[in-house]
Amino acid sequence: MNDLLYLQDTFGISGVEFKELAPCYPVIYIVNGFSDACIALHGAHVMSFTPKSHEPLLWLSDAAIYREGKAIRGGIPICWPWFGDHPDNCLPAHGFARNQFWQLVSIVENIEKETVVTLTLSDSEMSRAIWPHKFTLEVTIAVGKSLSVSLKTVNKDEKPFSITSALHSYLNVGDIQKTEVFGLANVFYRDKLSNDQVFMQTGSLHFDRELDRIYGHSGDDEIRVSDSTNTREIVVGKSGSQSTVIWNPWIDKSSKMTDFEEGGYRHMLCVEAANTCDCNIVVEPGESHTLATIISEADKAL
Ligand code: TA6
Repeated sequence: MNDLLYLQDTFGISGVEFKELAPCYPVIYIVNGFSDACIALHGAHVMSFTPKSHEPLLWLSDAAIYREGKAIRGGIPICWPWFGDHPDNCLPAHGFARNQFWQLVSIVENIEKETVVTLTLSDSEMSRAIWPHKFTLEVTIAVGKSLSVSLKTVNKDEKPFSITSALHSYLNVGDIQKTEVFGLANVFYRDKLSNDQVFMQTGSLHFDRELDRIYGHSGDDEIRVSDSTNTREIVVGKSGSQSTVIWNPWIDKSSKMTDFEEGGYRHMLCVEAANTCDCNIVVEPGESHTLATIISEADKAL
């Protein structure tokens, strides 16, 4: 049910407003004591997150398309039940979860005064036709001083299934050429631009061309992004994630995407909590797996 009146009457709480970006395309606008955020029911997609009196932490394309079946360019697309291209190229890249409307379950203020939004998606005739498994997805989004997104996969089937997935976060940076990423030194990565060859990361990452890498990253380490133009450091924490994807399309690739605003590549960097082809996750019947990311701005040194 995407009807605005129904949504406002059923789920509206203080600081929450429902609007339509297009007919029957509702989004949730949140304003609380910590930050502002916008979440689309389509794809359970966090579109924006801006801590009070700070620059937005997420990048969102001005040319994004708000139409059922098309993933929003920017924010945090949920890539599930596969990451990347599918062997059958009739099937959408990054799975189908980001291309359809989810059901809103609840919006509450927790004890920390954060606004917590829960949405769910279950298998359907359409999904079973392309991915023959019964499942429930539940995403929980906590909007506070930081933004946390937690994606829980539940196997509702009688047989195990395996997934790859990502919380494909587009971070907002002042200038990609003045941006540096720390926390991946000495980690092996697969370079998508060099026939998936494997290399070892030495030192921090800098950006002066297209970059598309999958880092084998176990544990719950933090990635720190120095956004020097905005004199800040963006911290990306994660859990339930064995790989970290770093991507910037640069000029040529971004210019080929109609929903990627011109020059947008200069102001974005994807830092994705993921489980990709090297480490797919097997979920047993009745069992679950949770992938999560937390995005925040580091407190400035006093
Ligand atoms: O996460 C990086 C990546 O897999 C890139 O290879 C590029 O395809 C990007 O995702 C965006 O994919 P999309 O289907 O959203 O255009």
